[in-house]
Amino acid sequence: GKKLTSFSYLGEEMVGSEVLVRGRVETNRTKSSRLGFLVLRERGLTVQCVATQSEATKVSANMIKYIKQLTKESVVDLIGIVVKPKDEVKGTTQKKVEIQVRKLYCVVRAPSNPPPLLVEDAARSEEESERPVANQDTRLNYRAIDLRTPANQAIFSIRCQVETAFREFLLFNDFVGINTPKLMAGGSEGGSAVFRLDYFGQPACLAQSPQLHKQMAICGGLQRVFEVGPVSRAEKSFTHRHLCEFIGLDVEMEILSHYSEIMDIVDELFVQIFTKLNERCTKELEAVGKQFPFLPLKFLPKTLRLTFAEGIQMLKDAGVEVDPLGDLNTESERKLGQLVLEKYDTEFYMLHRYPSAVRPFYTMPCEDDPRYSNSFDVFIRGEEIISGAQRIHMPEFLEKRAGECGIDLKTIEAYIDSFRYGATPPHGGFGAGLERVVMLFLALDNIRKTSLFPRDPNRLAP
Ligand code: ATP
Ligand code: AMO
Repeated sequence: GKKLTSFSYLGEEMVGSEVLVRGRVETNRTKSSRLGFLVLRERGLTVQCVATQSEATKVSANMIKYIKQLTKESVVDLIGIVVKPKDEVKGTTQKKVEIQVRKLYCVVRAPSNPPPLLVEDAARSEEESERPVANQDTRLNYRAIDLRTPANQAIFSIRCQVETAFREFLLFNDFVGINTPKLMAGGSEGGSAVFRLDYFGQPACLAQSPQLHKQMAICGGLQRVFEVGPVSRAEKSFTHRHLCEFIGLDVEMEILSHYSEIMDIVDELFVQIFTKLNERCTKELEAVGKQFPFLPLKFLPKTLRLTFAEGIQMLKDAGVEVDPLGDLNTESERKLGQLVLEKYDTEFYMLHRYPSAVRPFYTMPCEDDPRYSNSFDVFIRGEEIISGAQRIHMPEFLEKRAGECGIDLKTIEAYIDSFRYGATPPHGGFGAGLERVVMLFLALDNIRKTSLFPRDPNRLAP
């Protein structure tokens, strides 16, 4: 009947009380049959547990022998008294109190031969070099072990906070959460990067984005919508920032007169997300930093906006030539990130008025110069996290643009028709990749670190 106490609640105010805890054996330093020493781990936290034959706890010699043979990673339930240790405990993941063992049960015993990946190897900082750090593939092959490290536990808490803060802001600002179909008749972004499948004899594919349906929700009068959902891209990209499946954070909204209204939402939303992360996740940020050192993200209270032309000019002034009507490649995006940091002291900024030729068919061209469009990308540390734009809401024009971009009109008939039956007001939105946001906020070197079970062209398991 005793209730389990989570490690996060173990503190000095509990000294003297009896608790029941469950944890995995991180280290077992029991040498004799008089004194047992265990370090237990739960989530990213550890606590030292001591078993003695003292009057107070009366642990038998047999029990200490039993503790001695407990293997690493075994799961144990333990009843004991919270005590203050003689020596001060350093570090942030080890609890400042100890537990004097009274009773101990092994719930599941881990095999005694070492697992293919040791948690201590997975948790090793890349700067400590006396043993090789487990490589990415090994970690991902044995992800269920890899996830037990303090940094990984923290990454997935932080990721959840990003998603939570995203929802919180949008709900507070009158957006409605929606879910759009992930099985579709065709692509939504143009290009061929879709996973094809058979839908009862009809060719179909996995949704490449919620683009068409989130806009159709606006046609349906929902006014302001958001979605958090899986996005599939059959890109054979072996980069540090592309996955074949990621979580899209999507927004679509009516606008009064200008696409800057969408950028205003991005600005407030992301400044709030970053601020909440810094407030709510101090321990987690420290745990990540311990294994993967990083500097906190520099961002301004009001996010910097540059036009694409201004960005191109900055690059040009720095000796980097880019096509003024083309796209930025990864290298020039990085470079621009550096230049912006030097000039404006921020690592978070927006670039808008992109050339129309490099944006999807549904993007609204600029009224004053159709070679450019009412669109934007948003960057963290020189890498894209968001694309967004005002959309074309006139059905004939939309059809024309889709045709010009080589889209099979049959597959988007219902989408275009949605704009025909009753007018749809000007609108726009954006999509962010959750894994990229987390990766770049934490300055991690690979997007696979922020996906629980990543999918890339070489990885369909675990
Ligand atoms: P968006 O689709 O909005 O542009 P994204 O970040 O996925 O978002 P991509 O268009 O896929 O961007 O690619 C942008 C840049 O990333 C390209 O210009 C290219 O430099 C680089 N890139 C994409 N795929 C690869 C790849 N397989 N190998 C090397 N670089 C790549
Ligand atoms: P886009 O194709 O730029 O835009 O995607 C939006 C955001 O999704 C993330 N992203 C990815 N993350 C991981 N792996 C990938 N392969 C990958 N591809 C994209 C990026 C990117 O900024 N419909 C538009 C959005 C809109 O205009 O509303 C779209 O899908 O963070």
